[in-house]
Formats: sequence, structure tokens, C-alpha cells
Amino acid sequence: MDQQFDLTEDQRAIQEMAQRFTADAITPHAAEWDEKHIFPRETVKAAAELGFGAIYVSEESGGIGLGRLESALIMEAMAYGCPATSAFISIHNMAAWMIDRFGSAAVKDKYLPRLVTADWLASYCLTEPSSGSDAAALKTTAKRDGDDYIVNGSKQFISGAGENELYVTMVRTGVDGPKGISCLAIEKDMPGVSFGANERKLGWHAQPTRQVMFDNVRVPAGNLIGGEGEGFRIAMMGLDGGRLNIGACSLGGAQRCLDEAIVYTKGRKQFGSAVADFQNTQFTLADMATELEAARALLYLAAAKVTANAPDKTKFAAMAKRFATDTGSSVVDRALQLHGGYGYLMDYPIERFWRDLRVHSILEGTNQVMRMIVGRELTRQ
Ligand code: FAD
Ligand code: 2MC
Repeated sequence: MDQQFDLTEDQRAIQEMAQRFTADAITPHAAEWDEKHIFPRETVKAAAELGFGAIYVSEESGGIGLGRLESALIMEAMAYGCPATSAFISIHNMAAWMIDRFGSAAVKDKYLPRLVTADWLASYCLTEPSSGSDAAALKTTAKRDGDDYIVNGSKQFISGAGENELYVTMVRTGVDGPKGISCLAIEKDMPGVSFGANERKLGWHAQPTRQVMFDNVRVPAGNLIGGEGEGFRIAMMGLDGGRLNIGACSLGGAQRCLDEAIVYTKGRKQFGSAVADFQNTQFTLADMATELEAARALLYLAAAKVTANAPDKTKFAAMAKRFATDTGSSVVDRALQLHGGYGYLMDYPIERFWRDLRVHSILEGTNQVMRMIVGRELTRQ
């Protein structure tokens, strides 16, 4: 097989390491985390011991300095056990990368050592109650006052909020629209930071989602990530990688459900034969596997483009996120159908994956926004 279309030895080694970690530390516990709404902080810390807290943070900053394809492989592997935990680790990685890529030496020294080890965890705060898809309309303000910014406003749907120590937050320091947005690192314990109640969600039970409120929070100006007015571009560049990871989480979750469906239908007998022997089942499994491979191929290609900083990387990341998350949910839905009534029960893992993957078509930019990004690019000039 042409090397161009295969993983390298190093990539396979990373994938296998992540698969072993998942089998030992994630899969046996994921159903309980979901059912009891347990956030597995110790498991996240153990993942960081393998370097998974700073996958594409540079080695100079203590990360493991890998590319986006390697990151996708790790996220895909961990999502085979628990998509919610894998996605949580992805968001932490996205925030840490933004600090490493755009932060000053001082802000990097201040936060990255703790983020790399996952002693501190980071959230990404863009969405607000009145600005979701139209992210550039955000209203949270940061007004300069001497050596500080004074931050006021609120962020909605923040993953890890209340639990995490650092909030990489997009704020308005200037004019309306994207050009007036900056990026600030805000600590949980800074006076004036508070959190809403843990949202009651369909899935992603293994991690908290809360509002974050800022009431006259005094943040040192040195906590600015990048220059004033660069925050929107930085936020979008973070999401180019985040969207790949979310797509990879869908691939991993869907692969698990496909594997479960094969085992289940081979064992389940109806009308005197295994359900797997019905042609309908074989055609359904064949379509699930084919669509999953197609989504995987596009996602890996998009990941290579983001690593290479290719001019069309944003378009490809959006295409891959849209396709992998829609395909993933559709594969899991068919796996549930093949389990019959048992697929609907919590005794089998399928319904958890069905619930966890559903949100991947909504967050990190809805799949309508992904189409908007691709469509704009196609019709530009
Ligand atoms: P809206 O923007 O109000 O959209 C409503 C509907 O309108 C959607 O179907 C949308 O696709 C559609 N729509 C909007 N504009 C257009 C258009 N121009 N053309 C066609 N259709 C359009 N955000 C963070 O910043 N950090 C986080 O950590 C985070 N974690 C999250 C965790 C969870 C569990 C959830 C549910 C959300 C999280 N989000 C987070 C927020 C998430 O990114 C937003 O929910 C998402 O971007 C959509 O915004 P919205 O919910 O306000 O929907
Ligand atoms: N990389 C670099 N720069 C980018 C970029 C990218 N990926 N995307 C946009 N920009 C730049 C763009 O070039 C422009 O700069 P300039 O004027 O200098 O050319 C500037 O940013 C503004 O871009 P647009 O004109 O495209 O901005 P617009 O307001 O039209 O919005 C849109 C763009 C819709 C793509 C953006 O608002 C968006 O992605 N919305 C979805 C929000 C989202 O994804 N939220 C996720 C929250 S995080 C989450 O859910 C988690 C679970 C963590």
C-alpha cells in the first residue's frame, strides 16, 4: 500500500498507546461516569501523563509537539470508550495551544506548565447567551484600567466550567464585530468570577457545562493572548483544530457502536438464524463501515492540512467536522436499530454513544455553520 494513504509507524504507535489507555482507564468506567454524572478528573490527569494534555503544544513549552492527525488518532481512540471525556480533553488541548501559539513568554510560563500536566484544566469561552453561531457579536467587555482589564459579561454553555482553573475567554476590547475582540486568560479564583448551575443535558454527562459570569473581574493586561483585536482570529484558529478533534470523537464513538453491532447481531437469533445473517443486516453493516471509512479519510486529510497550515485548511476542517459528526450519529443510530429494543436500554452502551454524539453536530460550530464556511469559500471572489 502506498505510504501516502497509510499511517506511519510512529502514528500507529501513538494510536496503540491511546487505545491501550482507553481499554484500561476509560472503557471500564464510562457507563458509570455517564449514569452518575461523574467528571473523571483523575483519568484526565492520567491522560496528561501520556502527553495527551498538550498534544500539539510545542516541546519547548512542555507539550509533545505532535500534529493534528496524531491528535485526531488520540481523540478517536479515547472516544471509543467515552466521547464526552475525549471531547473534554480536546477542549483543554485547544485552549492550551492558543496560549502556546499566541501568548507572551510570561503568560506561557505562568500557565502552560500546569496545563501540560493537567494540574490545571482550561475552558474555551466564546459562546454567550445572545451570540452562539454569530460569535463575533459577543458582548462581554474588557476595559483597560492601568495595568489591568476590567471584565464584565457572561458566557453560556462552557464545558468544564466550575471545575476548570483557567478560562481562555473572548472579550470585546474595541469596536463591534470581529475586529474588536481580544482573548484573555482568566483564572477561576479571580474575584468576580462565578458560575451558573450545572446544565442538565441529553448527553456528555461525564463533564459539566455551566454559565460563567464576570462581574468587574480585574485581569492583568499581561494575560492578553495575542494583541488587542486579534482574539476572533485566534478563537477561529483554535476551532480549526477543535473541529477536527470533535469529528474524531464521533468517528471513535461510531466505530465502537459498529463493533458492538457486529458482535450483537452475530449472537442474536430470530426466525431460526443469526440476525447478522439477514441480508438487510449485512447491507446495513456494510454501509456503516463504508461511510465511516469515508469520513475518516476526509478527517485525516483535513488534519494533515491543518498541520501543514494549508490555505484551504479551514474549509477542510469544516467539511470534515460536518461529515464526520453527521456520519458518526447516523452510524450509531443504525447500530441502535440493529440491537432492537436492547439498544434502547442502558444495559448496552449504544444509547450512551447515541446521546453523546448528538451534540457534536451542534457545538464547536453547528453543522449549518460548517456548511456556511464551506459555501462561502466555494463562492468567494
Ligand atoms: P444558535 O446560533 O442560536 O442557532 C440556532 C439554530 O440556527 C441552529 O440550528 C443553527 O445552525 C441555526 N443557524 C444560526 N445561524 C444560521 C445561519 N446563518 N444560517 C443557517 N442556520 C443558522 N461554547 C463555548 O464557547 N465553549 C464551550 O466550551 C462550549 N461547550 C458546549 C457544550 C455543550 C454541551 C453545548 C450544547 C454547547 C457548547 N458550546 C460551547 C456552545 C456551542 O458552541 C453553541 O451551542 C453553538 O455554537 C450554537 O450556538 P447556539 O446554541 O446559540 O445556537
Ligand atoms: N482562521 C483564521 N482567521 C479566521 C478564521 C480561521 N479559521 N475564520 C475567520 N477568520 C478571520 C477572517 O479572515 C476575518 O478576518 P479579516 O476580516 O481580517 O479577513 C475575521 O476572522 C472575521 O471572519 P468572518 O468575516 O468570516 O466572520 P463572521 O462574523 O462572518 O463569522 C463564522 C464567521 C460564522 C464562521 C464564525 O462566527 C463561527 O465560526 N461561528 C460559530 C461559532 C462557534 O464555532 N462556536 C463554538 C464555540 S466553542 C464550543 O462549542 C466548544 C464545545 C468548545
